[in-house]
Amino acid sequence: MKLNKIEHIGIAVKDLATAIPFYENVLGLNCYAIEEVTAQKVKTAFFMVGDVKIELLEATAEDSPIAKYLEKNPNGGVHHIAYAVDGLADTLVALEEAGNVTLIDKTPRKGAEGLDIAFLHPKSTFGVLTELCENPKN
Ligand code: CMX
Repeated sequence: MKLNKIEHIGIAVKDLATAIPFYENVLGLNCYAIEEVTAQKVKTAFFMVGDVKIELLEATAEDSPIAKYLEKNPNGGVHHIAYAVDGLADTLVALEEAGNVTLIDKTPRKGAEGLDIAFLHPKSTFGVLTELCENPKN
């Protein structure tokens, strides 16, 4: 597989309303989009740093992956790293065939900003929840 760049870094927060002002007023970044991803049970806020995005993630349901993460990490923290890749569907097939990583998603699903996304289980990626994503418009 060929990773093109870090597309975004996902950060779990208790609530966007208090986290966004920190990113804007202290770090001086601009929140350019807020989007709820119903399928993932999250509400997201996006910032651009150079050509990498920071994605803040708030849980929208008790069984959201972010709610579960916050149970274990009450202060929040880095939740995942997302890499841009060409040919996501084929990449997932190749990873499955190679068998050295556990796929959470065997086929791409829709994430924030209309990206096709798939997650690799952190237990098989040295503790980092890893997202692969592809912009279907590219
Ligand atoms: N980073 C690193 N490790 C993590 C983790 C994370 N974000 N989330 C869970 N883990 C670890 C737990 O600490 C636990 O480790 P221990 O066994 O050592 O205690 C282990 O993974 C739990 O694994 P599990 O029982 O298989 O899974 P969980 O029910 O805890 O769910 C995960 C974890 C990653 C499989 C689930 O959150 C998932 O499927 N995530 C992908 C989808 C997602 O995160 N969506 C939200 C973002 C959406 C977006 O960006 O648009």
